[in-house]
Parts: sequence; C-alpha cells; structure tokens
Amino acid sequence: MADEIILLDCWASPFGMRARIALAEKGIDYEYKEENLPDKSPLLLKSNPVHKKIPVLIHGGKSICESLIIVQYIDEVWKGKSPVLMPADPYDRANARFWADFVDKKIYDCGSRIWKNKGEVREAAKKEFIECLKLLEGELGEKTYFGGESFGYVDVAIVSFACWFHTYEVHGNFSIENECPKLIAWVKRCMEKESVSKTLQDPVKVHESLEVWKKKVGIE
Ligand code: GS8
Repeated sequence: MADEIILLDCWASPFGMRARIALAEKGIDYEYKEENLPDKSPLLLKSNPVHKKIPVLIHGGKSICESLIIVQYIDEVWKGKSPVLMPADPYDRANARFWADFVDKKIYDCGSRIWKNKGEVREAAKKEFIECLKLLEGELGEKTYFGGESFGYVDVAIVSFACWFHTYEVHGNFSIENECPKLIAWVKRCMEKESVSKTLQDPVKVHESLEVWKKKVGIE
C-alpha cells in the first residue's frame, strides 16, 4: 500500500496520456485501471470527488488529480530519477506552466469545438485552433523540444494531443502539417521516444471511437 501506484485512466484521454508518458519517462511501474466513463467506478468517485474525472494517480492510498498536477507530482516525488521534466530555473518553470496552461485553455477547447460543431462555429474554432498551434510553434522556435535540449514538462503537456490531430483534421478538413510543419516535425521527434510512441494511441482508432461516442450521445 505504501508504495502502491495506481492510475485511473481512459485509453484515449490526452490528459491520461500525460500521466502515462511522465510515468514511462521516469521508469515507474504502476497498475493501470481503465475507467468506463459513462459508468464511473466507486474508486474514481472516491478519489476525485470534486471533478469525478480521470486521470487520477493514487500513490500509497493518496490521490492526486488533474493531469498537469500529476505530471509535476511525478517529477517531484521521483526527482532522483532522470529525466527531470520541470526546468530548474524559476522563470523557466513559470514559463513552462504558462504554456501547459495555454494547452488546456486553448488547444483542448478549440479542438473539441471543431468536432462538436458544424458550419461557422466549426470554422471559427478551426481558425483559432490553427492560430494557437502557430503560437506554440513560435514558442518552440528552433529548439529540439519545448524543454530545450531535453524533453520536458511542456512537451508532455502537448504531445498527447498529437493522436487527436487526425480527428481535428477530418472534422475541420485541413492539414496541421501544412499549417504548422515545424510542430509536426517536433511530434515526430517526440515519437522517437518510447515513452511517447508506446503511449500515444492510434489516431484512426481515436477518431473511430469518438464517432461511436458522438452517435451514442446524439452529436451529429
Ligand atoms: C481534465 C480531465 C478530463 O477532461 C485534467 O486532468 O487535466 N483538467 C483535467 N477528463 C475527462 C476525460 S478526457 O476528456 C473525464 O474524465 N471526463 C468524465 C466526465 O466529465 O464525466
């Protein structure tokens, strides 16, 4: 119990994938528990009573909620285990948190608006989504990773969305690679890491399962 590590997750969740990548980067063994979101387990409801959302990391019986907080927790608890994900400098850390927060506020939101809507609303979401990706591309600049020479916190925060790009592209009828080639080159560099390639799900499968879910809940 003291050292038991459990991750409550859902395979296609970009938030859950952040936790999985961080755990894989640190080489930590854990028990993965797939949640059925329409019928949440008592353990999930007990572990995240406020939001009732995955992912939840349960470490020695204590639960940690919210993916970005989980990634920082993993980095702090297993500080001695390389690689270190958070930058050492306070300003760089603040900047990393800013961009991770930007991904949550903008990328997830605009991306979801692309597949949830049609017509003008979808077009507006797509335009904003591309603008946001271009801002990320600007932040990446000529660096290898958002973390500089090494793969870090911001990389973890963004890269899990890459397996949702196909879904956004199909719904929005556009190519992210045409719009943001440097960002896609960065995704490919990240995919050379086992922690990423083994965690990111098949984009076609993600899209198919979303379509099934949309039909079920009545989104056209
Ligand atoms: C978002 C988690 C989330 O949306 C985080 O961990 O970073 N800010 C949180 N989880 C979703 C599944 S992925 O879209 C979830 O658990 N939804 C269940 C529900 O809303 O009932």
